[in-house]
Amino acid sequence: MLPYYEDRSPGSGVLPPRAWFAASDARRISLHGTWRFRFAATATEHDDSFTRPDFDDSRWQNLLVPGTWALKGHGAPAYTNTAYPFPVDPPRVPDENPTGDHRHVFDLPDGWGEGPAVLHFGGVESCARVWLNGQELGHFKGSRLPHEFEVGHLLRPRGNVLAVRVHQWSSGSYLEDQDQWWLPGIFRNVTVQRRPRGSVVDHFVHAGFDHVTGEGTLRVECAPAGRVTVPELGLDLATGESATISVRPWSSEEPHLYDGELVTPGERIPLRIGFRTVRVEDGLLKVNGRRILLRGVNRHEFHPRYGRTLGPEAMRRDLVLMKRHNINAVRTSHYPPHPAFLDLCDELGLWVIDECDLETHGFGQQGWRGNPVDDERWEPALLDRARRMVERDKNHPSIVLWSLGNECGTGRGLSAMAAWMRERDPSRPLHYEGDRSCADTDVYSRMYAGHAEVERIGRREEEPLTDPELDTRRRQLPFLLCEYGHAMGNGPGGLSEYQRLFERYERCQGGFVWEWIDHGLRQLTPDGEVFHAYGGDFGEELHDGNFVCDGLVFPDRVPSPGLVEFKKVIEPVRIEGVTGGAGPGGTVRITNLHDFAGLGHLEFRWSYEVAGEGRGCGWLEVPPLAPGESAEVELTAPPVEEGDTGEAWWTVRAVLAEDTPWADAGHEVAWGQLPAPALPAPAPPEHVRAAPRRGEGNVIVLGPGTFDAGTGALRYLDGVQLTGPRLEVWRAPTDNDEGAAWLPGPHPAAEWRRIGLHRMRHRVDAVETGPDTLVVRTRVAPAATDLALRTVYRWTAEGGLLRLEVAVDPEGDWPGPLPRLGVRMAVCESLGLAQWFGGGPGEGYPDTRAAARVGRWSMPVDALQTPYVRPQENGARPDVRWAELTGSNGAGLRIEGDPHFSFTARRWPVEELTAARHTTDLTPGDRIWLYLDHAQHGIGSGSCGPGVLPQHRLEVAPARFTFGFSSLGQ
Ligand code: IPT
Repeated sequence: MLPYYEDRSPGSGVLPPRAWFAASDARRISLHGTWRFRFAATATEHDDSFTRPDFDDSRWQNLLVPGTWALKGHGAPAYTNTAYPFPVDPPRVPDENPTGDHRHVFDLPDGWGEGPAVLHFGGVESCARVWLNGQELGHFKGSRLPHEFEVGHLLRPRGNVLAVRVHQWSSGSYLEDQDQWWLPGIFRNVTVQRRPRGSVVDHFVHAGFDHVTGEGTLRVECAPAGRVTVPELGLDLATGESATISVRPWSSEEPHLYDGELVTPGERIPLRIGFRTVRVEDGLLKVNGRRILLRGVNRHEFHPRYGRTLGPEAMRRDLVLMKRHNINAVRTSHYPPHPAFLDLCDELGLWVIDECDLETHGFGQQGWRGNPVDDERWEPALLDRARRMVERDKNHPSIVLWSLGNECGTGRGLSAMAAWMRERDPSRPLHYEGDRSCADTDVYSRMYAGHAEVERIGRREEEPLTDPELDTRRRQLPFLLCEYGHAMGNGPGGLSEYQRLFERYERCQGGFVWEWIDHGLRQLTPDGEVFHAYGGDFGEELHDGNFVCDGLVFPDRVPSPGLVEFKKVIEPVRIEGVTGGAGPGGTVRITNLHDFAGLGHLEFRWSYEVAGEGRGCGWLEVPPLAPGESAEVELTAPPVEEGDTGEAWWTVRAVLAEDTPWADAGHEVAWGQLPAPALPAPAPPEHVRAAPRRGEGNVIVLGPGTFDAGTGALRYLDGVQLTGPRLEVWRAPTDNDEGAAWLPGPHPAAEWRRIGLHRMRHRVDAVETGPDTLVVRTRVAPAATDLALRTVYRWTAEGGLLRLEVAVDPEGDWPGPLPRLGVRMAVCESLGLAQWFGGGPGEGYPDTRAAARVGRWSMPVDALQTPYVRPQENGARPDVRWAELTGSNGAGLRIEGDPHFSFTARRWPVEELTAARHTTDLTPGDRIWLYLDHAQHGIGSGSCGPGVLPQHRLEVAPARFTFGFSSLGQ
């Protein structure tokens, strides 16, 4: 006989699952707060005498519930992606089984009354055994699912003693192999709820919408019977009875909820009703008769201090940030979230895929032998999980798909779950990615498919399945990417190209970026500096490093550049310049990319800038546009000022006209830029070219430049001391450069290291002076190969401007792309303020630059850095025309590029960035390092998906580029 925590049963003594509701007139108390706690390294270290009410726990410690003991100094967090951190021998678990005994004494509020009551656990990882007032109630598994016990008969007004024993490992752990930290404990709230006689045992709100008639049909099933009222609709009907009436439908864009009330003989509960109908028809996933486009993210529940315990503020913050970044869908990867999160999705408007708490990914490493999903002995546990999710969450209009789970192979158990779900809730289609045949699902879902394959799927021309019947069926299903755009570190790249496919092929209904948040745990260095820890930082014997940090927001929920990029790529209004348009200043095309909404909630504003300086702004009249429609709008004559020269740009922005629950009026939803009619080019300064001359101390002076006569290196530009520009091809590999071990290589970073791009040698072959030039001929190459980049630096000077032309000619048979191609130099640390005209304000790389807008930007060098949890290449500003670095007195250096360049400035050289493991490993030196790149290799999504698209690769080829340097304020 196996102990309860190892047997396959989902639990014992637990009540059947029921719909969750946030409020009711039946009383409830929360037991959150300080509990007594005792830790043991094994499941059997202590007997169960602690469950007796009179047990003396004075020598125990305090622990905050909800929470995880692993972040409170007992045991430690551990991170693995797919590997089980224990021998795979289901359903057995190791002897080392961290176990937490919890005790909590509570009183009932005055007037609580007699009768039934339930003890509710929102989430406990991974197995709990429960006693109240010395009486055993039972045990349960299923960490992110609710469990309840009947306790009315045991409660007393004062001094109730709740005892809970929680084991980190149980048979349930085999079903919970999601890619995240293992964090045992009572991590969601515990409540006691009165269930007066005649109160709601369970209820199911059915609220469909007929887009042809514009009518909604409401029917509420309830045990026991009662009445439902919806005052705004004038409805007052019996449960079980249906009413059809004209309504405003619910959608993610217009999440209209009707307040109602369900009244049974023993209870009143508020309802929030959203009318919508989800269907798969004509090969498309439709809501209220229309194809929807999912602009989604995968969201784990994560907090850098509290693990998977999230308060209402953090949940709302996630959703507000999502809405502000044009995200309209969430996949609750890979388990049902806290139910309050779903209430917020209903309220704020998000399409939700609610996913069951099921993943058995580690069996993949065993060739799927012994997979519980294909073993009937596990079926009760699987069905229990399906039931607990569907029953708890069935009343949320935001949930449009049920997902069977993630990465658990295929098998009878999944089919049984699917059959049960279909029967219980035919109103929602089913999702599961792990079965390519789609036998149990209603949508074809994939993760990390590359662009070319998505395009084939979009044309319904994908590789056939071997079973022709299943193939025909699948070919008619709508397609979504339940995971794509792996947001690990710098990136993801290639989002724009995916979006074009989603817009072009109606079958491709969008997807969910992996993932929302970096799961970095907040830690302090011995000096008290904050950093975020990842796998291996807690001494785990098996771990997957920083693969746990792959979100669009940093652990502290600050948006990363990836989120800013995603917002731009998925914006629901497109604003683009029309070439040859009729407007005197130009013409813009405005396209409404919403699925349901018009543009009435938006206002359009234009601004006009010359060389990055504002010349005027105003409102733009845009005609009403239904979803999918577009219009051309003419711009007025630009407000040019006398003497304006150079580049002029229009920026047109769509902003919220009124406050919404997630952003204030004026919040920018979408934008576009277009060049305005050309202005005269600035008159070139008339200077003669300077002639080089020998100076004192073995230097060559050319205009404002002083060079080392032996090496040809620039030492000074007027009074500014420099470490001369020289060729640089290395960048600190990004996670996407490193690539995923299980994807076919070679991955770019490994190739770059193999060739030796991080240890290039520079040989000076000649320093030659001509009448007005200084030419430095070099060969830049790594040891052990005959590959090289012949690099010639040709210097000229006119007035205060020193010009550098770089000519790079490759030698040898280069096998792949370069990380970057440009020059690096260093200046004094005091030049800490950067200003530039070009792409900004955030970073941008060839395939992550949709969000960079042309403008004049200014920020301290420190603010140019992006603090990726594992340090790596970051912070480049694309398309820079000129950049300046100045000190507090305004003096400094100006750089002009021809053509435009990519500009990076940081207080450490690339070697230190490459070596750093955590942000706190980087310490400012006495110089600022500048990287002026003619080109960078794209970013891609190779950390778990396709690499850089051909058009964004930096192939090795001859290159010519020019920089102009001048000093400022000397
Ligand atoms: C996929 C998982 O579903 C997800 O949980 C996460 O691990 C993600 O990858 C990578 O961060 S599975 C992957 C092996 C394709």
